[in-house]
Amino acid sequence: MNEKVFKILQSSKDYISGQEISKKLNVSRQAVWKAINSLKQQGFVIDSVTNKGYKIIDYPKSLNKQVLDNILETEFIGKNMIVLDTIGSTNDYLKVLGHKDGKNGTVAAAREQTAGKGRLGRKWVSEKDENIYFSVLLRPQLSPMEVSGITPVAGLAVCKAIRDYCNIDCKIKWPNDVIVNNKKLVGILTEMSAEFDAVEFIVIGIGINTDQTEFPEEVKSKATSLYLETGKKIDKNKFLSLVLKHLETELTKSNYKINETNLEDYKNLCATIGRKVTCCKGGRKIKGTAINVNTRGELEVESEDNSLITVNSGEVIIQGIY
Ligand code: BT5
Repeated sequence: MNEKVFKILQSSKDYISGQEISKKLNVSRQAVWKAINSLKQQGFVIDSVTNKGYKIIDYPKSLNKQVLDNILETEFIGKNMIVLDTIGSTNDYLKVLGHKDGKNGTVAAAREQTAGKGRLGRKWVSEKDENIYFSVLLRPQLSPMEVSGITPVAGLAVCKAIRDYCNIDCKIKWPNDVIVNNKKLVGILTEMSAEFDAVEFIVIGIGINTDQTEFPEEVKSKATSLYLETGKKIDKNKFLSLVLKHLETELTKSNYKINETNLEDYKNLCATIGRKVTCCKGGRKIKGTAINVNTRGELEVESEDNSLITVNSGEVIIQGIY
């Protein structure tokens, strides 16, 4: 009912009376009134004027399904949009759907995560309504090898969306961070279920610090948010819809890879390439200079003893950053 009332309010240019809405939907005035109150509780600002009726004058600032469904410009990512008030982890939530019949492109976004996670069991700070936490379920008909570059592609998409929305000089820190002024703004966690030659599903989980002003002690020195960098509060719904659009464009264009369609863009936005790095390979610590990201999404490093090493995951520390 909320959704139907929202659609009518949204599509009418001027005030519309409760009576007219109830007639259109063939429900009681009481039911319309209840739906309007529920929309108000979600954060819609609805003006009501005697003898004229109702009109939406402002939209919720926190993630909202109705608003997102209305503004999404994608073909398949987010067509099935799930917005959760609170959840352990949006990645874990979508993995359950992945093993069942969750549709390709399903998005689960949460206003809060109580067990938000990074790689290797690390914690992702996910306080209520401070930031954006979401995951995307994908079912590409590709092999695990063919999607090995998907995290860098997602990083590229998010980096472009942030630049588009906020006009700030953010960069990708290979493989899974977006940084600005040497601090972490975005983290990406990709999980996959696959057989030897076929992906069953992929879940890309993305946390973007949008509005948080103070971070807990454990990440204080390392984390930043769009608000801290720009001084502007973010319209989370508009911004998420833009991120999903960029994500769909980048994934579709490159067929989930770093290749000739996006390598130039990637190199231009990558903070790692051209920098002195320390990385790990086969349990060994290696120092060198990052020189490229190849079509498998691997980082190519020229070590101090001049050998070429490829790194496909794990920690890479850029000298002077983290
Ligand atoms: C990541 O791991 O950066 C991946 C984070 C993915 C989070 C999203 S949110 C939606 C979806 N659902 C989930 O449960 N996860 C995904 P990693 O590279 O391992 O970095 C983790 C490290 O980043 C932590 O150990 C902290 O040092 C730092 N960190 C934690 N929370 C942070 C935050 N909000 N902002 C910046 N840094 C943070």
